[in-house]
Amino acid sequence: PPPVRLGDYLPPDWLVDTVHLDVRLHPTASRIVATLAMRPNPAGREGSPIVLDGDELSLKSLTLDGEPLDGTAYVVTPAALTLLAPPQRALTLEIETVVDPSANTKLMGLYRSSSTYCTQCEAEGFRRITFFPDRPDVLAVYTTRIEAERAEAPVLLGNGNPVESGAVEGTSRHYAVWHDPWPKPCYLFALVGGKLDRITEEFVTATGKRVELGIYVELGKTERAGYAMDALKRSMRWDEEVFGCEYDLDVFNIVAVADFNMGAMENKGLNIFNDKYVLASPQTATDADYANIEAIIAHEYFHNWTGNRITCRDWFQLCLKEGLTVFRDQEFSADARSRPVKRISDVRLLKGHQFPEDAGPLAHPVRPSSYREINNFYTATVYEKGAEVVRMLKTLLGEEGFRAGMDLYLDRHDGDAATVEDFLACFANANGVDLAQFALWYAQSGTPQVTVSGSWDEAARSYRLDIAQTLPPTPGQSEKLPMVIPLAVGLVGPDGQDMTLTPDDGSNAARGVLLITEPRQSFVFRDVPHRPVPSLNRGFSAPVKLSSDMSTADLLFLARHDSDPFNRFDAAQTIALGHLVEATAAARAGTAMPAPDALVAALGATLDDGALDPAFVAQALSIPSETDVAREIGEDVDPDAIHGARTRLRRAVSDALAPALHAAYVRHAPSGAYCPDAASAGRRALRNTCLDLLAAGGTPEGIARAQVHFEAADNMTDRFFALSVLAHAAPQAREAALAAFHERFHEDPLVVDKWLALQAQIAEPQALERVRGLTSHPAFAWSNPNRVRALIGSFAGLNPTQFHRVDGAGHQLVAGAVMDIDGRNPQLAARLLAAFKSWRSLEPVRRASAEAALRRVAEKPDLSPDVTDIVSRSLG
Ligand code: B3K
Ligand code: ZN
Repeated sequence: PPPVRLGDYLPPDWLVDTVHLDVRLHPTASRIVATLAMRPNPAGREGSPIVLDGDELSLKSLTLDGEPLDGTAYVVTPAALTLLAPPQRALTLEIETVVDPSANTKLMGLYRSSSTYCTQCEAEGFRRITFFPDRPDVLAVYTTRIEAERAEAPVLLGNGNPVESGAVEGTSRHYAVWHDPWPKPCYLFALVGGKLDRITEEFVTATGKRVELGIYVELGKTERAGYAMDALKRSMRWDEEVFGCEYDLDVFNIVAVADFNMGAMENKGLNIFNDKYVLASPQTATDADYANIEAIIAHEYFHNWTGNRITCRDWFQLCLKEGLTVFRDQEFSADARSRPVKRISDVRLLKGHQFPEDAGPLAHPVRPSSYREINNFYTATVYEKGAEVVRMLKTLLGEEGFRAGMDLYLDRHDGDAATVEDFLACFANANGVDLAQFALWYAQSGTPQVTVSGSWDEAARSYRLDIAQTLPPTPGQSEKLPMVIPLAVGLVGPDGQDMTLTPDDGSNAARGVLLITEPRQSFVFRDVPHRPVPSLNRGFSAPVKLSSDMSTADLLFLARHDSDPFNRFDAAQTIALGHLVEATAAARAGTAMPAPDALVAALGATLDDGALDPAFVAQALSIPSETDVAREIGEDVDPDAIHGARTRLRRAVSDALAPALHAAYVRHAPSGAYCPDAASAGRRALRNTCLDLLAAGGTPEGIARAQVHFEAADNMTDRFFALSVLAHAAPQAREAALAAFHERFHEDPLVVDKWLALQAQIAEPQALERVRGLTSHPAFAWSNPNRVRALIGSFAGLNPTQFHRVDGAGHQLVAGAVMDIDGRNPQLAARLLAAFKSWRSLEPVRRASAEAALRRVAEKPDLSPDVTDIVSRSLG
């Protein structure tokens, strides 16, 4: 089929005002009767047929205003039900379909996870439940009656508020009716039926409305839902306080299921979650798991306004809800935890996932202009870069200007299916500014490259920054226009203090934000009595790749003194990255480069600085990842050489700083029972980072310490961290530790995932056989996305030396898994295949092997549209 294009958008020809669904749940033959009150759209094409999307549905009956339709009045194809010449007036269709939830391995539409019935409709899953105009700009009010065997599904949940429930007279079945008063697109529809336990709490909104909150989990797992409930209540309060968004139903339910294609789904009043992002206990979840749960609970809840009350006109506008909602969840976590540390980890994620996407064959704009398979566009670009674009708006407009724009957006578009243009117009109108050039962030793909050089004029006591921007060509976009780049800067004086900024044009550079709009621009600051060190792109104010003529000495100065914590972190990372790039080249040439003493000394100083937040120190001490180095090198990448260079740097840091690392390890020993709060997590992060660096030296003491840490741990964070240190650094201790861990947690699938993922990441040639072997382990299941992502996804995404083995076996393993999975779950297969996204940057031998693996996939008959799309763009 031809691609869908943004420019071809047409409003729907028919609207749906109300939907009544009567769903009789059955394991293999669930029956759905949909009653749709429809009318012609005055904004649509006159005299149009009614075209309803459908996918793998079996149509049982069809009536129009209560009359069965003649077989010549409609046509059914695998993808649609078309009423050829409907009367052009308001009418009611009643459609009966049957689906098989047990056979639904795509996990889209109505399916079963373990024995629970659940649904996933975004992006285009509702058409797998009933025939419907499955597009986000058709908003209807839904009433859902769900019926099931009481023994099989004692809990029946739908969108909106509960209306009534009871027994079906004379049978062993029961039913529940739910009504959602808020018009919504069908992708937000959901229902659940199953044997579930729950926890409940009450939330009182800002205006005093009582909301019953429920979290439903598998039987016996309620103790693990408490943290998610706490995060939910905090999210609800935060959204009232920060954005003025109040909840709008009597109940809010969350259901955790074990089989889910992504993290979670914001269905109106009934969020459905991957259980990985709900269930946590100190014994089974790490600090990172807790932080993810908090962020994702918040994210889905925040969609209630940004996504649900205001939805997207079409799927090209996906970033309208996703980028904005990621921005909102990032801000929530920043307020709940440490803002600088949150920013550092968000930027690491952006650089680690989105920058490579933007630099490779899968690059696309934040708002794509065409797609073949929309499910392949739930990407780091739409989500994370989309959030950066919203953050830049805030930087440009300031706190108040941003809030004024948001208020206008929430007010003006409540109840709408909106566009990116609508969104931007609110900020432009509320602030009296023109955002036409800024809008290029939504349209142009690729990461802007910004080059900065600074010069101090001693005689004139002025400082000048010369700035140039370029945007490299990306697929389908060879010519680019200059972007609007809000570059936050500071000038740090010799005393380590920020100088007052006096721009000679009186521009908003005084607030510390340079507005770059041209290919080249210069900024001059007056009254600069000493040579300053410029601190550029503070807080990572713009998602750009910045290069400057700054010396290592200046970077070291920033690493020690910058008042901006992000740049303090980033300065040391820049030095380390520069060294690793050179050391990698040296390794390929058969020589070794000594670790830069100054860098090691700077890390030591950070470690000893008692005034710093331990969570920050942990981030500052982490050596850039192999993927970071590969991205920096950009072409002709040899993952083995990178691995070697990085291992040597870690060893050098370990050797040089052993006493300080040990002292910090001891200083941050736990003092009391495990608590997942940010401060305690920060102490654990630093202590564990020290443990890891100490073991990186390969000394018997380092390994022995990790062994003790593993055995003494009273929580999963410490236990798993020590296990991972042992697995990577201590081959002799590895097997016993892995076996002990498995023995202890084998009944807990979410913990088994950690065990699988860790083994897949070991940077040794045996990893391949290990991964292959684990695919037949009883704990593994190809049918469960979490298991597959843990094992195959970690191998492809987090084990660069073995995925990119020079013999090609790693590429073939992943390609083979993709082909096996595709027939059952195309979304999961396509996601895995995207791990090849940087293949063109590899050195020639590995590049050829990656290409061969991709071609093998491309040639397989009957590929899904999902995998076809990824493979053809990857090779394109
Ligand atoms: N909106 C969902 C993602 C749906 C993915 C469909 N392939 C989760 C989220 O972003 O909140
Ligand atoms: Zn989202």
